[in-house]
Amino acid sequence: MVTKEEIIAFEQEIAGIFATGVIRAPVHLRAGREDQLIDIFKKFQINDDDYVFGFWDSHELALLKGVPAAELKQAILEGRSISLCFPKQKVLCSGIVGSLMGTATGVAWSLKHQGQKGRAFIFCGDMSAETGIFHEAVKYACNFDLPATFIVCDNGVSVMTNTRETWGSPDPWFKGTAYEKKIIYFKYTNGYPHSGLGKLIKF
Ligand SMILES: Cc1ncc(C[n+]2csc(CCOP(=O)(O)OP(=O)(O)O)c2C)c(N)n1
Repeated sequence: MVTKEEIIAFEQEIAGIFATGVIRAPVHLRAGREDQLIDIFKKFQINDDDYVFGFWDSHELALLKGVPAAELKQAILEGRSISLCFPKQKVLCSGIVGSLMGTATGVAWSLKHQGQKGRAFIFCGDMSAETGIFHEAVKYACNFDLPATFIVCDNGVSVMTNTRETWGSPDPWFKGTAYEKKIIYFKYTNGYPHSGLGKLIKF
């Protein structure tokens, strides 16, 4: 499995390339959650049978799922950072908030009813976890005990909006509910701005 140092170095390399203006598309860099992500991949023994669903910030997930760094880098250079898709490694991402929750739940349903080994792992942010579709997907996955795990990576904000202030609660909605059994939750501070490098990059 890729190491913490390799993940950090990969994001730093992409940051350097992005700064030159050659990537003509959004890039969302992340730092500060490598340990938690590695622990989750190890704890669940996420393997070739499993599907990983992510959103605009999924470089680390692709590396952890076994996408070769060179292949990932090429996809980012071609402008696909926010919608990475590697069918061979079963990595599927979308830049649209909430968009893949239903897809991932459907995949989990299918895996269960076809008697296949794989599971669905859906990684999202704290504000995404407050959307209606997240609630519906988790509720459905719980009710039918689907092989789906929702991982909420809480960096406290949605772009620059404070998530907890917005919803008037110090905790996410699912804390203390039965739905927690399908959810892994952790907090981290992102070492990068939400998107890009926090300064205007001219193409
Ligand atoms: C439907 C939709 N609305 C708005 C956006 C713009 N947008 C991209 S990321 C994001 C913030 C999401 O916050 P969170 O889920 O906490 O993610 P994180 O901070 O971890 O990136 C928003 C509003 C979008 N991509 N899709």
